[in-house]
Amino acid sequence: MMISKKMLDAINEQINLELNSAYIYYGMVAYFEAEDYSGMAHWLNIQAKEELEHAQRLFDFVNEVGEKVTLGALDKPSVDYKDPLDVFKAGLEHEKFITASIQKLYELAKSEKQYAAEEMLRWFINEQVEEENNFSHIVTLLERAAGKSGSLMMIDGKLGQREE
Ligand code: OFO
Repeated sequence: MMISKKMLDAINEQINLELNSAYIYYGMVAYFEAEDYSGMAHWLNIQAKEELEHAQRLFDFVNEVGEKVTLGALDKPSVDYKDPLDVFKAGLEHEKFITASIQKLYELAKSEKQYAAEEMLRWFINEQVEEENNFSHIVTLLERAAGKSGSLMMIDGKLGQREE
C-alpha cells in the first residue's frame, strides 16, 4: 500500500470538501446571475471549475496509488446573500477553512511518513496561498467601493475579465 488507510480516508474527505467548494461557488454564481452582476458570476464560475479540478487532482492521486475513491453527500449551498461584499467575505472565510483542512492533511502525511501524499499535497499548500489572496483582494476592493453603484459596476467589469 502506497498510502495508509488513515491517509486514504483523509484524502477522500478532502475530495468531498473540494466538491463542496465548487457547489458553494455555484450557489454564489446563481445569486450573482439573478442580481445581474455578470462579471462576478463569471469570476465565481471559473472559481467553481477550479474547485472541480482540485477534486480531480486528489481523485487521480487515489487512483494512481491503486486505491478506491469514496464519495460522500454534498451540503446544500446558499443562493441568497446580502450583497457582493457578503458573498466574497463568505468565500474568503471558506478558503481559510479549506487552508486549515489542507494543512491538517499535510501534517498527517508528514507524521505518518506518507511521502507520496506529502509530495502531492505540497501543490495544494501553495494553491491555498493564491486562493485566499484572490478572495481577500476582492473583499478589499468591495470594502473600498462601500456599496456605491458606479464602483460596483467597475469591479464587476474587472472580475468579468478573469481567464480560465
Ligand atoms: Fe480548492 O481551494 Fe478553494 O476551496
